[in-house]
Amino acid sequence: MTKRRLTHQQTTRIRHSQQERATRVGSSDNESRGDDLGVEQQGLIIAHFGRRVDVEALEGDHAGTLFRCHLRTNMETLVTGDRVVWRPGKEDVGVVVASLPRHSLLARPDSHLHQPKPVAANVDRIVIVIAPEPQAYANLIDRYLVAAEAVEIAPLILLNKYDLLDANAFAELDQLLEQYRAIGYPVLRASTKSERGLDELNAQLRDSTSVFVGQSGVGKSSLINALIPGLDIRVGELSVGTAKGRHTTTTARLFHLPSGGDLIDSPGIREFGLDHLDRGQIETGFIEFRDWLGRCKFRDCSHEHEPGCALQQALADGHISAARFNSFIAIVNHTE
Ligand SMILES: Nc1nc2c(ncn2[C@@H]2O[C@H](COP(=O)(O)OP(=O)(O)OP(=O)(O)O)[C@@H](O)[C@H]2O)c(=O)[nH]1
Ligand SMILES: [Mg+2]
Ligand SMILES: [Zn+2]
Repeated sequence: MTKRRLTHQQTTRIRHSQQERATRVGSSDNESRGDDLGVEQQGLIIAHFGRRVDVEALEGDHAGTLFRCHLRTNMETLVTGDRVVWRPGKEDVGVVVASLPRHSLLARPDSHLHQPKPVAANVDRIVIVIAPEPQAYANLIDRYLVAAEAVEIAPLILLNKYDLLDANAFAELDQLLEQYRAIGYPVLRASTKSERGLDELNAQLRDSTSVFVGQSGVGKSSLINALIPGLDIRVGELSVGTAKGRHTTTTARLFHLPSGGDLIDSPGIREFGLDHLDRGQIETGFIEFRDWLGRCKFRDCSHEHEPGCALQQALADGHISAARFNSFIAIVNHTE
């Protein structure tokens, strides 16, 4: 099937009428539209499956109830966390008629698309989950941090499966995490098995919307189950032999924390490319580099071999860690 292309004028017109609808929510002319659909009202996208979405009603008698909805033709893609205007329909299938403005959007690179694929909207925090197994590949945390900084969503680094650490592994990982704490990132340790660290995590997540990201199998869904009593979303054993996750979660889904705040579970990723970012975004994505950026002798300094490089100097003086600097070089040179 070929996708119908819209002219600029059409797109503008559609956007216009969506905006107009968005501002008309709750007004009295809803009833006089001569179709079988119910009153326009606000909703929250809990999950999306292509052109179908699960919408939670936010107002009226059904507030809190989920409705399966279709998207009105020509609507832009919606993602979990989007706020929308929708109308109930027959047999509990509704229609989303407009999307409301987003304050943030998390997208992940997709090797099949030129554009990054949107994952979740209106997110306040990205919880980067890592674990002793599957072990994070080198630079993965830095890649996530750069991506989070680029979309200006605050990250939190969470080491899960704390129960699996022996004294040696513990010391090594602790040192790594201390580096991140030193440059200003919040770091938490937790275990869904021993339930360690869950109260602290719960307290951090209260009253905001957080998305859990990380490799398949690190325990994102298990953590969400542990934080929400009675919830039983699917989790998957690691593959025997490779100790890799099995990509159990396949679509982003939003859950409400009993003590306030929303959590979005997301599918694990195999790799995290940053090809969609330019060099400047990657440089500022390393937050501790910011003090030195723009101070190199050459304006287009690659920070690799030029004389008078302020970043190299900061590295020599111990203001920047070698690990982070090497991550930066690997990312700008597209190497692992
Ligand atoms: N030892 C230990 N195992 C855990 C812990 N948390 C989760 N697991 C196990 O790790 C495996 C993967 O957990 P999931 O919650 O499915 O991982 P996920 O990150 O959601 O994975 P995807 O949905 O594939 O991205 C399961 O076998 C869990 O029982 C923990 O704190 N300690
Ligand atoms: Mg999962
Ligand atoms: Zn330089």
